[in-house]
Amino acid sequence: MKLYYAAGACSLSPHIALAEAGLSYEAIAVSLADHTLADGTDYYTINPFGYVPMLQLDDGTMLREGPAIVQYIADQAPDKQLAPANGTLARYQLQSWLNFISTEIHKTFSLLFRPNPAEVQQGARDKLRKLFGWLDSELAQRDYLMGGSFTVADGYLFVTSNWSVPTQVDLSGLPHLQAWRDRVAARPAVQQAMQEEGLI
Ligand SMILES: N[C@@H](CCC(=O)N[C@@H](CS)C(=O)NCC(=O)O)C(=O)O
Repeated sequence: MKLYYAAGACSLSPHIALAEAGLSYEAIAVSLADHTLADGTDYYTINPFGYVPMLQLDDGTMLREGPAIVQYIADQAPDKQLAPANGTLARYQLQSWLNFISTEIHKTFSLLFRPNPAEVQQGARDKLRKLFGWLDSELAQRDYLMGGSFTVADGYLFVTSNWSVPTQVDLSGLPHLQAWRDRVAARPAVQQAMQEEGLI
């Protein structure tokens, strides 16, 4: 499989999932500044929307959209239990988390990566602080979002919470969230993916 990624972007979530799954993959860097690959290929010829992540399967099939990609990866390595089995209520709960992270957290951070008016940016920061405050109370009750073990939802939330640093979203005074972040960051697969993206 080939994963098209940009360092530290939401594509780090499927990158972590691939490393956690122990699958073989090639990570291909995309410059989001000009939407090209290192060899000069126009990335729009690979993904017409120009965004990462994009997963190319070994038969050439292209799979787009982070929440779908991470579930596909999890299902290739069921023994790793990165997602509950399809058809179970727990699987819908995982999808609920992935959708929440995508539409409420990821896309609110997106407002802070663009030159939006100050009041829009402040509104985004306030909303994110509130959401992370709620997540802190959720994570007081368990080690990972879905319970006692890591799933692809943790990988995705971890990546988006990393963005609090460059966007100056205040995550101070949220000890359970911080403990969870430390727990996820310490995982060897997370370290591997971050190293491969040159982040550590
Ligand atoms: N709907 C897509 C959105 C992915 C997305 O927002 N990617 C960002 C990086 S986190 C990106 O590539 N932005 C650059 C661009 O759109 O040109 C998904 O969930 O996979």
